[in-house]
Amino acid sequence: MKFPKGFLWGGATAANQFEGAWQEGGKGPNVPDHIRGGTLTEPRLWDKEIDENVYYPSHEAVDFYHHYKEDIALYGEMGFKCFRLSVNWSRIFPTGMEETPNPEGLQFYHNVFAECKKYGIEPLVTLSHYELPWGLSEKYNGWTDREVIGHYVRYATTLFKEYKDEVKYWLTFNEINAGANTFGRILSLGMQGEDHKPMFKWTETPEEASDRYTALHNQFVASALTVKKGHEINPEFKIGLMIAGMMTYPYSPNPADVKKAQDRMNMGNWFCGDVQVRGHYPYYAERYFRDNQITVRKEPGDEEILKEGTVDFYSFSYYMSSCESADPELAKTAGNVFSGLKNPYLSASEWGWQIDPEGLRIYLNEVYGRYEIPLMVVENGLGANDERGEDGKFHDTYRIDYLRSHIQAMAEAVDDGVDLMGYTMWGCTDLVSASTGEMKKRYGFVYVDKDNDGNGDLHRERKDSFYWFKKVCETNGEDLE
Ligand code: BGP
Repeated sequence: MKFPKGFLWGGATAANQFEGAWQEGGKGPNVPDHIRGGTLTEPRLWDKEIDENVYYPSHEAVDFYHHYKEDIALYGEMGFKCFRLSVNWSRIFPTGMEETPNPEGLQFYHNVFAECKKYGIEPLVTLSHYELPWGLSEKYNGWTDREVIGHYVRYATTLFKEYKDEVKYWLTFNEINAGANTFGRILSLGMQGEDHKPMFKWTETPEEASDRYTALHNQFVASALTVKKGHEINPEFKIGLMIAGMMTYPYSPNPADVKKAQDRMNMGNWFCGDVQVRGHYPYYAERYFRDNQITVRKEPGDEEILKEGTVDFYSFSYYMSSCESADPELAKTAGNVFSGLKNPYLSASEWGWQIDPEGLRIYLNEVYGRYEIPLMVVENGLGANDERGEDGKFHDTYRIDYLRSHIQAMAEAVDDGVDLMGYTMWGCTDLVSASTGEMKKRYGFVYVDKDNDGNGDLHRERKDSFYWFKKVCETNGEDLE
């Protein structure tokens, strides 16, 4: 087991799932502030008007805003080298449209970075993690309007200048390929739809799909402009993309299944990386758009922008894999909860996410072979309903098993020759689930006392995985027992 020297071990979070304090310090509302909690079987609903009688998980989340010192001290105790967090855009520009930033918002992140520095932890900052200011979503129907590009670039450059000497690693958009799939319409692209509708349920007309891909195109342009500006502000910055790693296998060796899996990998997974790493649209997108009557509204000059703003590294989340088949009947009967088909060779988490560490090694090799730039795993972990043992403590051995097998897979990939920079485990402190809005779906090394209805005193407790990961950090991944 050999990981490179300086490997960035750590944990990852996102402001809207972690910070809370949704109306403090001058913060404006954002898109997730309008989304109710749900469960595995009850979808999260989206409200145009915030209803005072309804519980919205992002409003308090787990209150990192008031617990950041304690939380970062725990990361220091584990020996984190890196902490991935996102800045809440609407804390800096409350409606997204102000000309000058909110000083209180800026100060909060100065405090957070100072705390990281105390423990020698390198921050990795996501500029936009499923969090568009509500003002922009409402006025422009999210990213469908090009005007949003300018607002994003102003926001990004504000942060680059403000934290020039405090932050080196940046990501432009979390899981940007969510927008290449319908589930990203609200969360990722901030596109408003019919009120009170489930967040993830969408069927689209070709016009709606055209709007969605135009919105995604606008994110590509915004990201590229931002990368270029960032390098001008500080040539030492490392600015990366972030993809939801969607490893898809053919369900059988039937060439029709293989083609289906390839199509899904192309538009669902590779498309965004191809644009952001290579600096142009991939050849297969043209046929996809033609077949689906999709028109992406681009402007002259965009091609140049994409070419000039390619990223420095490729980061991704990896939780599971799934299968694709050309047989429509199979698609119905063997469907996985989230996406794709069930794989008979794999077991799944309580939430139906199929556990596949070998898939991570395969994915790392595929990505590295395609782009040959540094990679980073910025999310990976197991969502589970943790219960106290008889001694009142959390013995999350299942989580340790999951993480160990994935770290072993990374070690194999490094041995295969993949250039891997780091690993930040998702939800290092328990936080709100993005897909279901639950607290019950926990990922953390650190437990937070809060339930699905918002009850609990928010105190923090170390789980067994906390002590295990401390060893991993201390030995640079040598000791995984
Ligand atoms: C990714 C998101 C995260 C996160 C994670 C786990 O898609 O980037 O925000 O939440 O998945 O998903 P969930 O919270 O739905 O279990």
